[in-house]
Amino acid sequence: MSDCIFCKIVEKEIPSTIVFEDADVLAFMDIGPIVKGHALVIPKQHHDPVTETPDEVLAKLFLTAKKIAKAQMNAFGAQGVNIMQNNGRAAGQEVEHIHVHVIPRFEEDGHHWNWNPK
Ligand code: DGP
Repeated sequence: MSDCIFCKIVEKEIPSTIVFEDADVLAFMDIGPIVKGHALVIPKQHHDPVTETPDEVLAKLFLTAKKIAKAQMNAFGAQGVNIMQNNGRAAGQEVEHIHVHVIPRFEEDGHHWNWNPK
């Protein structure tokens, strides 16, 4: 989509710090990290929201998020990882190109945010 910021990142029209790329997906650093190391995983093809995204694309996104989470834990010593995906403005979605947040967490990261519906 021509006006989609993440499509422009895929096309390298907008610079980003890429941490993983293959034929289907791109992972890059979030411009406004919640915690240092906060990465995003997107499909190269434009899809949105999760309910309209093909199963195989969702599977690839999650498997790539797993790869990034492993790197955050093994290479950078993260003690935990939040893997999140927002859909719709009511849920806090800003960019309408499906993306998965992969957020490394540290016991003392100073970010006392926890999502727990209970
Ligand atoms: P969400 O609220 O789930 O739609 O998250 C969108 C994320 O995208 C947000 O954490 C900030 C990030 N973001 C927005 N624009 C850019 C950009 O131009 N470059 C990068 N690297 N990240 C962006």
